Amino acid sequence: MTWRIGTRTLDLTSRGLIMGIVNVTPDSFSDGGRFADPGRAVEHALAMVADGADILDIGGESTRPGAEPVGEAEELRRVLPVIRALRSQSQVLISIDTMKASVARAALDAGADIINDVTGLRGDAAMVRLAAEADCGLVAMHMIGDPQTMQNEPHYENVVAEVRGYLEDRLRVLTSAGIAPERIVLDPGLCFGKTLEHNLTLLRHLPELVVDGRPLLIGVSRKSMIGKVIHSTHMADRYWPTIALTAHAREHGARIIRVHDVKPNAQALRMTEAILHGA
Ligand code: HH2
Repeated sequence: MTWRIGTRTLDLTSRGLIMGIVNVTPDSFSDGGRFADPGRAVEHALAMVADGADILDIGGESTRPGAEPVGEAEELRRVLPVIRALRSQSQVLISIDTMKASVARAALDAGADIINDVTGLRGDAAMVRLAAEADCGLVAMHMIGDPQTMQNEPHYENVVAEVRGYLEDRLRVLTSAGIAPERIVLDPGLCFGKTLEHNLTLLRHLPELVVDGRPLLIGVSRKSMIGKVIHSTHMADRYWPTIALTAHAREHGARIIRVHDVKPNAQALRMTEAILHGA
C-alpha cells in the first residue's frame, strides 16, 4: 500500500503516518486561538515533528459544526507565513487543510505537499483541475452538506455502505480527471454529518471502508463523539480516548491518523504496528 506525493512514494504497508494538526485559527473546536499567531504555530508544528509527526496539516478555517466561513484573503494571511516558515526549516510533509482551490494553489506554491479537502474536492469546482495539474498528495473526505449544516439530523439507511459508496465515487471522479490513484487517500470524515451511532458504526467497520487498496485516513482526535461516550464536557478528558482510537483505527486498517497530541498517538501507532507486523 503506497501513497505518492510529488517525487516521494511512501510505503504504508507496515508503517502508518501521524498527521499533526496545526490550526492557525481563532475558533477551532479544541485549540482555537492557541496557535493563531504564526510564530506560535510554527513553534508548535516543529515540536510536533520532534514528537514524531510525519505530516503537518495546516488549517486556516475551522470546520467545526456551525463555524463561520473565512474569506480567501484571511485564510491565506493565516496559513501562508506558517507554511513558508516550516518549509524553510524542515523537510517534513506539509498538507493544507482547505476547501478553496486558490488557497490550496498558494499553499503548494509556498511548499505544501498535500491538499486535504474536507469536501472531497467537491466544494470548489477549480479544486479537481488544480489537483490534476499539480503532483501533490490528496486527501478526499466524506461529509454531508457543509460545516454549517452537516449536523442537522444527519440520516443514512446504511452509513457504512453510503460512506463507502461516496469514497468509491470520489476515487472514480478524481481518477477520471487524470489524477493517479496512487496520489489519493480517502477519509470517512468522522463527526462530519454523523451522529454518535454513525461514527461508532463506521469505526466498527473500518476495513469495509478501504476502497481499491487506497490508504484510509482517520481524524477523530478530541472530537465531540468522545465527550458523548465518556459523558464529559471537559476537552482534557478526550486525550486518552483519542489514543485508544488511534490504536483501534490502525489495527483495523487505517494508515494515516490525524491528531492534535502527536507524541502519545505516535507511540500508540508504533506499538500497534509492532503487534501487527513485528518490532
Ligand atoms: N477534521 C477536522 C478538520 N479537518 N480533515 C480530515 N481529512 N479529516 C478530519 O477528520 C478532519 C479534517 C476538524 O478538526 P480540527 O482541525 O481540530 O478542528 P477545526 O476544524 O475546528 O479547526
